[in-house]
Amino acid sequence: MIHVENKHLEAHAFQTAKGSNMFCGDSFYLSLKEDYFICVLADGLGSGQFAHEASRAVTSVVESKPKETINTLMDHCNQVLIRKRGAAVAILRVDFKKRIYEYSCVGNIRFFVHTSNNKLVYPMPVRGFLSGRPQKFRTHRYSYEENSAFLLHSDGFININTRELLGSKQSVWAMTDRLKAVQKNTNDDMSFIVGTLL
Ligand SMILES: [Mn+2]
Repeated sequence: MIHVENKHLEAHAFQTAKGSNMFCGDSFYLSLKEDYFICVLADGLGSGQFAHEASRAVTSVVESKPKETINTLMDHCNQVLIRKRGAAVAILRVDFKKRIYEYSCVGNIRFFVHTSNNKLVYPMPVRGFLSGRPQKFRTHRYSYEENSAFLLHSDGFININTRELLGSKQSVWAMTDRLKAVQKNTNDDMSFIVGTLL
């Protein structure tokens, strides 16, 4: 549904709604620039329109302030959820010049990076969800090597062999096709973002 590509990174984001819902309770936003990539995935509590509104509010924050630090963004995302449904929120930022990525997550969203020396990195989320209450965040920061692959997904995702998929050295389109073929879950909204760091 969204595909971005430049000489540093390629990524594809895809989602499906629970059952026959009109609204997907998950939202994502991706922005790829010359020197950075920022991406947010939010899973609004429950499903349907109000879950959608909560997760959209979160992605709008990141869209409007892409240069803020991840911690500040998480704070703003938390604030915007006051008097809305809560949401699980994950933010990823990649700095191509410094060759680092930073990641922060509160709630049930999973993130994996497979490095070229066959290591799988999966920073742990802070438990809970954002709802406007005071919240601690934990930003993980790693350097990366070229030819790494990553996967970010919400909890409606049907688990796969992540190490095998990300280590397969396949194109983003090929990985996307493989994931789409498996994701037949109708009990929850589902989103994934799969990509490569070049
Ligand atoms: Mn969910």
